[in-house]
Amino acid sequence: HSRVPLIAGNWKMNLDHLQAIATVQKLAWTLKDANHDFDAKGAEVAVFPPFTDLRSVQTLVSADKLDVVYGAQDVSEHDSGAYTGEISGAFLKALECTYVIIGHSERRTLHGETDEQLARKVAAAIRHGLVPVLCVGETAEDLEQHGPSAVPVAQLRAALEGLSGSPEIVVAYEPVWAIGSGQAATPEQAEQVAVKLRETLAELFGQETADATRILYGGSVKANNIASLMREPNVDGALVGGASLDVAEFASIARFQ
Ligand code: G2H
Repeated sequence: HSRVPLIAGNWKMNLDHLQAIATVQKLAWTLKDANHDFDAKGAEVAVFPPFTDLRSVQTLVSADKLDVVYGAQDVSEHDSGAYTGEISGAFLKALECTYVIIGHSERRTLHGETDEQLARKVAAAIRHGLVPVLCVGETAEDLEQHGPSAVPVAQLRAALEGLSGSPEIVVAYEPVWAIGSGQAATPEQAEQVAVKLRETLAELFGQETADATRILYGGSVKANNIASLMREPNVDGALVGGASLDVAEFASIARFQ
């Protein structure tokens, strides 16, 4: 397979548009400096700022031709119309977003997003030429009741319901018990679930698509645990929350060290 690793920074509700410009500029410089010392580029590096930052990030990235891609943290299931407060995938595409996060556990739990709604958001993202970064993951209670992969696999199936062919998606396995807790899953735990998720993708879209799809791990990823996670054959990158706000640390994560 030839899956380019993806290191994705989910800023959540942090950094306004001025802070975003400073942060992305510094990130691009840090990655460039580091790449002088390392032959190979570690990974594709993406940031997911708040909606209000995206225009500034687009302007900076395109003007300076920075080697950073970006996306939004959510998208409306609708294309346009009377949906106060919603953001269309068309608007994100117009700002040259590559990706959009869909179904982060904070949106599932704090905003009551359902599997059915997430399936519509995935479809909307694809309709607008955005690559969904679909988040799945179990709570501590799910883990105890159903074992390690049942809930993430069910969430994956539900969100991809109705898709056919070989859609380009990224899957992020984020165990809810590991998010912001400082307690990441072990590499073995992440790999075990990633294998099940890939098997499910193969069942839905065929082995070739499954082999080409990146599966990320997310939940308390730091510079000190990325290397061991990246050694797992089915872990193709990380979705990084807290540690993505520190440019030096995030750049280290992007080099898996
Ligand atoms: C999980 C993750 C990023 P953190 O929410 O999506 O956040 O790295 O802070 O656990």
